[in-house]
Amino acid sequence: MAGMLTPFLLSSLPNNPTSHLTRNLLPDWSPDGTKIAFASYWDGNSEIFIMNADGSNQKPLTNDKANKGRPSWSPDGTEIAYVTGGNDGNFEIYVMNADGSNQRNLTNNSAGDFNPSWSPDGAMIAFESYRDGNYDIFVMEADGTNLRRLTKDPARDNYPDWSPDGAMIAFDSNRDGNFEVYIMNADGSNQRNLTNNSAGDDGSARWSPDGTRMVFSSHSDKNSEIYVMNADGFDQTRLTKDSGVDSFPSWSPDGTKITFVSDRDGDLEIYIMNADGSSQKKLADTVTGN
Ligand SMILES: [Ca+2]
Ligand SMILES: [Ca+2]
Ligand SMILES: [Ca+2]
Ligand SMILES: [Ca+2]
Repeated sequence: MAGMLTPFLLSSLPNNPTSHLTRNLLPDWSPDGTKIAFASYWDGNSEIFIMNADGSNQKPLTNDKANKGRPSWSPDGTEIAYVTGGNDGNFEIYVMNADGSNQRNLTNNSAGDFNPSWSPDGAMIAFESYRDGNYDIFVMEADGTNLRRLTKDPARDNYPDWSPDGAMIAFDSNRDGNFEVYIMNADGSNQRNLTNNSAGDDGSARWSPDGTRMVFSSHSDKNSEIYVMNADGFDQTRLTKDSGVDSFPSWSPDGTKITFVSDRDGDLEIYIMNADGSSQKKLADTVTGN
């Protein structure tokens, strides 16, 4: 993969299910800040795991033969949405209780469905789907009903993330030549490019808990690094400076920390740093089933 984690990583899983890129991905903090959910390779495929926020007590919440990824906590902390699929390319959005019980399919569509993100009020889930012939952002009620398509561009539109006030959704798109971070109103109107960086791919943006900033990954420095910017796209500041892949950042609920994924020690692991980029360290050596 030449050191690049693409924003649409999960959609490439079926073609390369044993890649190291399926390991230790996409950390997401529980709303109370005590736990982190993530995807990790385990017993032949990737599963959803949970650990304490200090990296201790890792355990799988799922365990079957399908590849899974992109856990997203419900705002009340009781449920986790995630992606699961076999090797047939038909990924679905599932929801389970935060202890792994009561796993249920929300999408039930023959096309690939990826990257769920809960609305802050818990009522809606945004996700990406290939059901109309290219990747677009959709929203549905948290029970899977009332599906609506928000983007209608022939380019790839991926990785939605709701603003903390619920008014907007950030996403990645390559509609302007390479991947950029976009935002739109939650009804799909007023889609606009925030990063405008033709030097490389930008994506996997997550809003800060106070809504004033976004953390994202950018490939503009020839390898993937973590950046922050104001929520209007200005004042882009690089937080990581390492020759490895640094991608998929996620804020702690109090806004003081950022977790991310890095292969700087040769294997993809979950790292943590202060929100200003200081004190970068590996959070844990995560389990890998083989
Ligand atoms: Ca599907
Ligand atoms: Ca599209
Ligand atoms: Ca770009
Ligand atoms: Ca890097």
